[in-house]
Amino acid sequence: MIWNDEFETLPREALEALQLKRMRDMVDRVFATVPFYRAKLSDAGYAPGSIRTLADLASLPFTTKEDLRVTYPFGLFAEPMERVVRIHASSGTTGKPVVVGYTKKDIDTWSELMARTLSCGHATHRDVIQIAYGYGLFTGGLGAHYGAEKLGGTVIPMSGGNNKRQIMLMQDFRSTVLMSTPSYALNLAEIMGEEGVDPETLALRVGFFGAEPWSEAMRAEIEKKLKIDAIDIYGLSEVMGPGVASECLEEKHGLHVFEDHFIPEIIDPSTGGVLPWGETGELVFTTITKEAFPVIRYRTRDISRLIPEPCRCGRTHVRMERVSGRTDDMLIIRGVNVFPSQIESVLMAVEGVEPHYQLIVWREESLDVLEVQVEVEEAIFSDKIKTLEGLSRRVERTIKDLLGVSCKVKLVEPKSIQRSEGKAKRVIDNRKL
Ligand code: DLL
Repeated sequence: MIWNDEFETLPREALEALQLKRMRDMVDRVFATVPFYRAKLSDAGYAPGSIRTLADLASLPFTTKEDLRVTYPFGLFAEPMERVVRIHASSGTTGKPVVVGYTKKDIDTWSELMARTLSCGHATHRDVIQIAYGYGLFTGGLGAHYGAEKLGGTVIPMSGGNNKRQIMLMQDFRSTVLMSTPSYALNLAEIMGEEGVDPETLALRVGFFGAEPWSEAMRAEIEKKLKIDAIDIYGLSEVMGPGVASECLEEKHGLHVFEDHFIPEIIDPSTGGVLPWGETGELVFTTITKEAFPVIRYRTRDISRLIPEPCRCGRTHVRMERVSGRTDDMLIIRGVNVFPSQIESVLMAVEGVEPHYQLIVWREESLDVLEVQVEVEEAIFSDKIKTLEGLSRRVERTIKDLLGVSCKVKLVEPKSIQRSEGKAKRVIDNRKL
């Protein structure tokens, strides 16, 4: 089920030759058209035509979120506005959003890459594809939409929210594919339970989930509750949107980065040095075919590693390990580093604990306190206080043993933690850092 056999199975040597050519062209083009890049590249000693090998990429300067901020809104566009046919934006956590643009050709590329993504999970033109990613400035909805149409599937452009209607249409239209954030998929599964809808009676077969970190344990939970295969898909607005990398159904381990369009690197986030494949660090992407909004060595802040072993699905594109968190997501609790996804993994392994949680952090007399609020099954919640306390202590101990961090575990009533319709908010940090 490979969408583009020619490019997705290119032997390494041919792939690298193609990357080199495309990278050279792209860097020369932005040097000529984007003053901000020209200044940055010149400072780094770059002159047009000076790239000889793929390894020369490491000599080019990084692009950071800060660069996007200072050039807001259109300062990094490499094409005149009359060639830009679409704008997307991602809500920054503070202040102005990140703004990205696409030419007609960029939209075509993006559609192709999302069609590849869907093929990675064995979706075809026969599928009925329910898109529950938000439509609008967020890249999730429209990105998935164009790809699903390119694939030739029957698209249901639901967007996020409208939970009961989602389920009704899933039943009536016989949707076979669901595309949403993983937290929203769980939310829908829960509502099915409330409404007495048995997932076995649905036609759903596979889901394409991404846009937020999730764990292997959460995959198991989604697969069990919705009775589907759950595929991890990755992307970010700055690089394109969804469609940068996707797991294949054959392995469900590691996401193939569409390397004929993006060059991935892993760097040490503190030194900026490039790490060899296999080592864990910060993901960096260079786009080599984008017209309107190319990026050179964009620092994603996402943590992953590149898996050097070939994949049995036949794709030659390197896989990135599931993103375990972001460098700016990492909580430092009394000096111990911990990612929300690590806590998620511990919680999911506990019998009776539900996959709905939130981490609250605050300071008490200059000491950090981490409270893990997690829902438990109705039967446990209505049990004796003693049982609940015993369970809390047990989870606290497991987190301490496995992650080295002390926390308070508060078991809360079913459905008391806010449900997400898009990206879940897992951490509330009330420390004034
Ligand atoms: O979330 C694009 C997207 C839409 C990807 C739909 C997949 C599906 P942004 O809003 O710009 O774009 O957020 C990008 O989300 O840097 C990661 O931190 C996180 N992220 C995206 N996919 C995954 C994933 C879209 N599969 C940011 N696992 C990225 C973990 C993910 N984190």
